[in-house]
Amino acid sequence: MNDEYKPLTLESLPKRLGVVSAITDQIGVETRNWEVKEVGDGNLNLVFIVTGRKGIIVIKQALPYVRVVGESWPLTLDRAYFEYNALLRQEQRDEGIAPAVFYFDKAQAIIAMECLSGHKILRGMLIEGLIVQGLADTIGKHCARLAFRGSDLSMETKDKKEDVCLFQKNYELMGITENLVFTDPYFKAEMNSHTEGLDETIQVLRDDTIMKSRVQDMLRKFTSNAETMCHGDLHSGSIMCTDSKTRIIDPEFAFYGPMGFDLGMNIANFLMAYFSQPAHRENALEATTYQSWIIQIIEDTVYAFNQEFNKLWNTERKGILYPKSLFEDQGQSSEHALKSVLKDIWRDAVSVCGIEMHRRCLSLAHNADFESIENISLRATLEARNLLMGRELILNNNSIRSVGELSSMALEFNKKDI
Ligand code: SR1
Ligand code: MG
Repeated sequence: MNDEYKPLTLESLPKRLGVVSAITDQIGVETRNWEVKEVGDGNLNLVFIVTGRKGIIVIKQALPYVRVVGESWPLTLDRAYFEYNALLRQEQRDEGIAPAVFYFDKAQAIIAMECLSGHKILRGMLIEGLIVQGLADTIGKHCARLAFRGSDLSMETKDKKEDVCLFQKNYELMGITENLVFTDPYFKAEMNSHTEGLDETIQVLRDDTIMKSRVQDMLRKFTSNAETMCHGDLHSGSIMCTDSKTRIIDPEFAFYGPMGFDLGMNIANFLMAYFSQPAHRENALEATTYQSWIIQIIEDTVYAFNQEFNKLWNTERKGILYPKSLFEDQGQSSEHALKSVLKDIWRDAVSVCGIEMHRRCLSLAHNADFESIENISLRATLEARNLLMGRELILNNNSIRSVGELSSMALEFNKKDI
C-alpha cells in the first residue's frame, strides 16, 4: 500500500485492502461482495466491520486527531503501533483474551483483527441489566496475568527494560490520562463538564488539598513506577461479552505502570454501573437485585485476581524480583513478600478506582452509565454518591484492606441522599 497516510472510507476500503492477502485470506478476494460498515463509537478511531463471502473482520484505523473533539486536537497515529504491540503482549500473557490480529500497517495506522461476533460492549450490557457468566473470573485472572507476566517478577530483565523503552514512547496517550484522569477533574479545566446540581459536591473535592495530594501521589506512580504493562484503559467499554464469554479490546493506552492500575479502573467502572442502576431499572427490586450481582462481580474479580497472582507467584516467579534463591531455595517461605506485594497492588487499585470515579463525571469523556440518565436531578444524586465514595477511596486507600470493605462502603453511599 502507498505509504502516505489516508483515512479509509466506506468506498475506498475494499479497493485499498482487497490487495492485502492477510485480509483476503480471512474474508475472501471478491471485494465487490464486501459489505462495509463504520461502527466506531469510541472517542478516538475509525472502526469498520467488513463482511465478505468467506468471513468477517474488524478494521481499526487511527485518525490524526481525537475523533470526539475533532481536528483541533491532533493526536499521533503511532497509537495504532502501541495498540498492535499491546495486543500481541496480551495474547502472550493471557492467551485468547484479545482479538486475534491478522494484519498491521504502521504508516496507515491500520490493524485488521478478529471480529468478536455475538459479543456486545459490557457497558451497554450493564445498563441493560444483563448477566455474564464467568465475567469476574476472566477479568480478575486477566488483570493478574497481565500484571505478573509483564513485570520483573516474571520477565528477563533485558526484555522488560526494552519493553518499557518501547511503551514509554506512547507518551501522547499517557499524556491524555495524566490530564483527563489525574488532573482536570480537580480544577476548572477547559474541556470539563458536569451535571447540573453537582457544584457543591465538586467544591468539596476541589477544596480537599489532602485528597488532591493523594491523587498526585498516584500520578507520581503512574509516571514513574514502570512495574508492568497495563492495558491502560480497562473500563467497561473496553470489554466485550456474550452471556458466557468475555474478551478485552482497545489497549491503545498501554503503558508500563503500577500493577494495580487496570484492576482499579475496572472496579471503578463496575461501581459506576452499580450507582447508576436506580435510573435504569423501573422496578426497585430489580435494581437492587442487579446491584447485588454487580457487587458480587467486584468481589469475585478481586478474589480471582489474588488467586491467580498467588498461583503465578508460586509457579512462574523467574524474574529478578523476590527470587526463589532468596526464599524457597533457602527452605524459607516467601508468603510475607507476596502479601506485601498484593497489599501495595490493592492500595494503588483503590486509589485509581476513586480517581476514575471522579474523572468520568467531571472531565472529558463521561460514561453512558450516568450520561444516558435523562432525569437530571436523579442523575446528579447518583453521581454525587459516586463522587463522594471516590473521595473516601482516595483518602483511605491505605486503610481499606479488603474488597469486602470497599463493597460495604458502596452499599452505604448507595443509600445517601445528597
Ligand atoms: C480524548 S480520549 C478520552 C478518553 O477516551 C478513552 O477511551 C480514554 O478513556 C480517554 O481517557
Ligand atoms: Mg478505547
